[in-house]
Amino acid sequence: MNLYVFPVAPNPTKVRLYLAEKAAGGAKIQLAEVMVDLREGEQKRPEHLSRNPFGKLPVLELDDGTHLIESLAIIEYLEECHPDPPMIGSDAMDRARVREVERIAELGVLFPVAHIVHATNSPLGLAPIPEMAAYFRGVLPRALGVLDRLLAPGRPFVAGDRPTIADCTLQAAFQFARFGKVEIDPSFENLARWDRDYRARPVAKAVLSL
Ligand SMILES: N[C@@H](CCC(=O)N[C@@H](CS)C(=O)NCC(=O)O)C(=O)O
Repeated sequence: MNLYVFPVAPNPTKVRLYLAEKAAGGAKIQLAEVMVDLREGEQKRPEHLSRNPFGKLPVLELDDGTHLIESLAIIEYLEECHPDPPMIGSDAMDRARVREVERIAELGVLFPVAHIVHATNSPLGLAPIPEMAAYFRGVLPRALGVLDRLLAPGRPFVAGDRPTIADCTLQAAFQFARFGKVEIDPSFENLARWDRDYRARPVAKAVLSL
C-alpha cells in the first residue's frame, strides 16, 4: 500500500500520527509514504487526480490499485485490519466516546483552524478572506473549551488514559495552528498541558516538524 501525504498538512498528519501510534504499540502496517508537494500544486496534476478526483491528501492506495480518499475512512479501514493496539476504543461505549471526541476535534478545531490559516496566509496561495478568518476565530473557543474540560481531571490523553484517534486529529490541528500562527488561547491550561506532553513523546516527535 502507498499513503500519499505532505508534511504539516493536517489531514495527512492525522493519519501519519495514527500510524506512528500503531507502530509504537506493535502493529505491523506495511505501507510506503509518498510525498505529493502541495506547494507545487502536485495534488492537482492528472497523476494525482486519477487517485483522488478532489485533488487532495491523504490518499491510501491499496495493493489492488484502488484508493481511499478520506482521512477518517483510511484510519477506520486500517484499524479494522489491525485492531491492536486499539485506537478507537475497546467496547461499544468507549468507541462511541472516542469517535465523539474525534469529531469535536475535527469539526470544532481542525476545520476552524484550517479556515483561519487559509483565510489569512494560505500556503496554497488562496486569496485572504478577513471575514471568514474572523468568523472562525469566534467559533474556535467553543470546542477548545469542551476539550479543555474533558482534560481537566488530569487525563493524559483527550479521550482517556491512552492515545486514540482523537489525539491524532487534535494534534494535527494544533500543528497546523502553529504553522499558520493561529493562537490557541493559553488560558485553556489543560489543553496546553496536553499539547506539551503529547508532543514530548517520541511517537509524536517522529511525525511532527513544528
Ligand atoms: N475531508 C478530507 C480533506 C482533505 C484535505 O482537505 N486535504 C488537504 C490537506 S490537509 C489538501 O489536500 N489540500 C490541497 C488542496 O485543497 O488543493 C480528509 O479528511 O481527508
